[in-house]
Amino acid sequence: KSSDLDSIEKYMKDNYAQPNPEYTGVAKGKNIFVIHLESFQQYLIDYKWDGQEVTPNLNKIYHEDNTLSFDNFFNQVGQGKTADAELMLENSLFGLPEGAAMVTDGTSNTFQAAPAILDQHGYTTASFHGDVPSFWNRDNTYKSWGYDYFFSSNFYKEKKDYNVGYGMKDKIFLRDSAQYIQQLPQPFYAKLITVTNHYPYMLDKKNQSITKTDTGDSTVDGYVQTAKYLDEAIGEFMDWLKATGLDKTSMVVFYGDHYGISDNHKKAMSKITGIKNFDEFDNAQYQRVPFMMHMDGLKGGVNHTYGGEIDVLPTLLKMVGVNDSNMIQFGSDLLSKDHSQVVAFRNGDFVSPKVTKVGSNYYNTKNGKIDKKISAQAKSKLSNKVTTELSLSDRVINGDLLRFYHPEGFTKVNRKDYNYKKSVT
Ligand code: GP9
Ligand code: MN
Repeated sequence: KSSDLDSIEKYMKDNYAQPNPEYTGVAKGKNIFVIHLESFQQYLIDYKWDGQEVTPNLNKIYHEDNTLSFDNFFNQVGQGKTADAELMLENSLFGLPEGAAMVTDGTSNTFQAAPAILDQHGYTTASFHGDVPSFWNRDNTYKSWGYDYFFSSNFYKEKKDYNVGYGMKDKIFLRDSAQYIQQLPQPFYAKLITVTNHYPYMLDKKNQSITKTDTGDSTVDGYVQTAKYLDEAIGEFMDWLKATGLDKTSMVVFYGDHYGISDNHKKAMSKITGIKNFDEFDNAQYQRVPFMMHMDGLKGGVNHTYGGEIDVLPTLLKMVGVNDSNMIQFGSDLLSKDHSQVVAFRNGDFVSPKVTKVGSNYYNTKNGKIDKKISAQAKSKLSNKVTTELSLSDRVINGDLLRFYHPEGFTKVNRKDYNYKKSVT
């Protein structure tokens, strides 16, 4: 056992957030769907273009009484983009400062990930994605994470016209996933990774149901079109859940993995948002992505707590009634009164309810102005907290430290137990 692990265990003890009794176990025994909304930014929620809502189905879910929605939830990805989001959501470990941990360490490292944890609490676990299995090294990493099944493009019928960009079109992907979902022993944990709303936002004519925006920036203007298509796919999927009765026995979790429009397009973002000089502060604020949990009987509403992708696992596990107090997690339960609202970005910048740091600038989060009152001491306290958690998380991955960590009640994953080789016959 390494001494590095000792300091990490101490950090976990010092930062553990006590569960919120109001939500503990509310989703116990339910199926869980995690729906990955590719490149989907929070501002699309309730956004109108061309005289209509761009995402009416997601808007409806966002506002429903039985949806717990977050409006200050941030993506925290680095170069690994989707892979970093997956890593954070299912391990509560940060992506690495460079590259994608799923690629560099996914095959070799020991993990204590959501699929393995839930599997050991009676769940069947499956990931669905309409791209080749090797992308982001998913086919290897998912074994380390303990996924029972990985339904990649090998499992779907290929037809001319079914694909666009990185994989299957979302409507076809979700429709054709149904046959596999229905065969999963319940309760199950099913992650569905959409992909059509991905740069460069291409879509065939017959699926376009809204005009492009008119910023004149060709990398931006198709975004509403593919976002609307994704939203329609979600609408159809929710109808299917209803038709099968799965809506009554499942919790559906939605999240956006990262921005769709990078900070190279500030002029276009200015036009889209109406913010005059869309600057680095605005860019940080626009890293907000959706996070919503939707379930029959759930006490919902829009929650304003600041948090991010790193916080999903500790939040979700408590709702499912899994005691995770002895796990190594760098996030904290969004519903706990002890939750830390300083949201780290991978480069050491951060957003919090009061202060936003971008590079060497500290802004007042409320008005976007440089915060002149904040003391040097307060600055370094916040910034040290962020760099400490990032570097401790990096040590876990770079040193493969979880191989030395044996939390009670958790059995180490044996990669040999898994194979995703089947294909459609
Ligand atoms: C491809 C997809 C894209 O399989 O998940 O990943 P991204 O480019 O968004 O990181
Ligand atoms: Mn992505």
